[in-house]
Amino acid sequence: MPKSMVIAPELVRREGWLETAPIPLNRYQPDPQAERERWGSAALRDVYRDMVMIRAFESMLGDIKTQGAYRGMAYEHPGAAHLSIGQEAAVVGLCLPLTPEDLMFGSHRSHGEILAKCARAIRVLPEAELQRIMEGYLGGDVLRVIEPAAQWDSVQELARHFILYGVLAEIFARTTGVNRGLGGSMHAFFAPFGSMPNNAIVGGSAPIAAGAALFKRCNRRPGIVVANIGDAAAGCGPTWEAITFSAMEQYRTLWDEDVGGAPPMLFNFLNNFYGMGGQTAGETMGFEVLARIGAGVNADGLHAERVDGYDPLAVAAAVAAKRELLEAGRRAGGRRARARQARAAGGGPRAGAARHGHLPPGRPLAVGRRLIPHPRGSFPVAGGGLPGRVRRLPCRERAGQRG
Ligand SMILES: Cc1ncc(C[n+]2csc(CCOP(=O)(O)OP(=O)(O)O)c2C)c(N)n1
Ligand SMILES: [Mg+2]
Repeated sequence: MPKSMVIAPELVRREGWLETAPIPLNRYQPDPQAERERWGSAALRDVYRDMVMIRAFESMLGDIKTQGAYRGMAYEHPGAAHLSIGQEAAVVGLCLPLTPEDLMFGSHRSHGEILAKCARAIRVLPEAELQRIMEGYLGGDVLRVIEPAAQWDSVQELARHFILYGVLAEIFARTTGVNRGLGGSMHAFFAPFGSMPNNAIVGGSAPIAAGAALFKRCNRRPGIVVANIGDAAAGCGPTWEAITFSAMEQYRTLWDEDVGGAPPMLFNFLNNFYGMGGQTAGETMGFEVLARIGAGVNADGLHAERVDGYDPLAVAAAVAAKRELLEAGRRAGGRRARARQARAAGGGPRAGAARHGHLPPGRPLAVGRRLIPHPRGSFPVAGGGLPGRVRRLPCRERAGQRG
């Protein structure tokens, strides 16, 4: 550590009170006209379409798990399938502001995240790029299965079916799955669209994602990194290590200016209020509001925020603001001002029902503000990340030279 970082006894021994940053709770104000202008009508229709797609996909899996058949077609799937029914709005809203360069890591309950991330990437990538990715992926083995099956209206339509088939085949442990059937339900992913490996270890995606974010920062790569983790993962050591790792002061105080601040890391707690053995709110945790944990990490409260995950546009707005905050760390000038304004955070929930492979009670889809009211009306979510550096200390070493 540089000798210039002084711990001044008169300061650390001074009497006073520690104040923490205020944490916004459900501050999103719906404005349909503004949202239409912001995202465009087509994108808003796609939000609904993607939510329905995920619901249909997982409902099918649910039928297969519980009845051994789907619409009269018998099929036995002895493997895992942790459903996220009721949480579609949270992941589709999350993916709306994300680009294919943004990386997303998830948990044991990530079917919806994979489908939402890939669906969004398919809408923004050029057709030639989509075609190139599909043809090259696993030597074209996934594409070969579906290409002759129908006349596709467009490359996008083909790509959507490519992902739906490839993820389903992966869940069913088929060699034509997106990961050759080796990952299965809990480890499926499709990296070319930014859907990164998901993880059966509760909280496991947090440190992996933080490492990816550090890679992005050190190598000046564009995009942010999202770790989707459950509320019970807030009790796991690796989650905390990842959070504190992402919030280290040295990114701002010691690292070379052009590296550009903290890793662009967003911790997105999909809070369904349950872990496996109990209820986080009121039983197994003391935070009451999950976003409170941000207050313990740094002076910015980690820019944590609670967002209603039944509202895809509330989630999208929060993630977009968080994204701006994280990217602001790369730009010179005005960072602090922007960061304060953008104290909106990212996040989304998981609706309370989908748990551990048991079939959740079917929850209706949530659209806009016409949502099924949750017992508490909202979901806690902690967003991560930091603004750019506060001040420069006289240390010129580059991170990479310090070893
Ligand atoms: C490190 C670890 N401990 C325990 C488990 C067993 N386990 C599987 S899911 C789960 C609860 C996870 O709850 P949460 O993170 O809230 O996600 P949710 O299932 O609610 O989506 C547990 C304890 C595990 N997979 N990994
Ligand atoms: Mg949970």
